[in-house]
Amino acid sequence: MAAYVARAMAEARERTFIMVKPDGVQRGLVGKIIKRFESKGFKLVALKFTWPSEELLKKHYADLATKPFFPGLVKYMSSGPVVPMVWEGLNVVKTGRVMLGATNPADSAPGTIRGDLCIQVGRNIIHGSDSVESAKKEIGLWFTEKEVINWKPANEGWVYED
Ligand code: DAT
Ligand code: MG
Repeated sequence: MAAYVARAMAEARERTFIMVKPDGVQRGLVGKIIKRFESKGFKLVALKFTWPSEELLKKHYADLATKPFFPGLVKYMSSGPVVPMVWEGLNVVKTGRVMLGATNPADSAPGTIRGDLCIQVGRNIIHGSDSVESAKKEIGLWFTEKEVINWKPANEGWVYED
């Protein structure tokens, strides 16, 4: 394959930041959520189990700092361990959001993670980046460069046609 084609494909196979929130961890949904992304064909390139500080969460949700629900959001998100992850694949940011469902689980379609597994917006079990730009920011907040792993899954030729 021509180098420029390989490069274009590498760019299309973008990365997104996905995180199981404290309620998802407490409710034992970590495996189920990871399974959805794995089964889809996306590639796991980073994962950790961590109890995040309020300081980190305030940076993560900086865009929402003026919202009335912000203090409650930070309290909820820092109430226990979470599972931050980076997933890679073709259009993974947009497709990841579709897989999550709407922010408010009441509006999330059945078949989506939020539509199937939770009820209220303040306990919506999972985070996913809303753009390639915010994915880059979020990955940089939660992971060092070394913690994001470049690797080639053995089944790649069966997930992508070229
Ligand atoms: P999303 O998580 O779908 O990207 P967002 O970035 O607008 O949604 O908000 C981040 C989180 O803040 C969301 O997952 C749950 C919480 N949140 C959003 N809107 C809320 C609201 N109106 N009341 C309470 N919590 C809210
Ligand atoms: Mg968001």
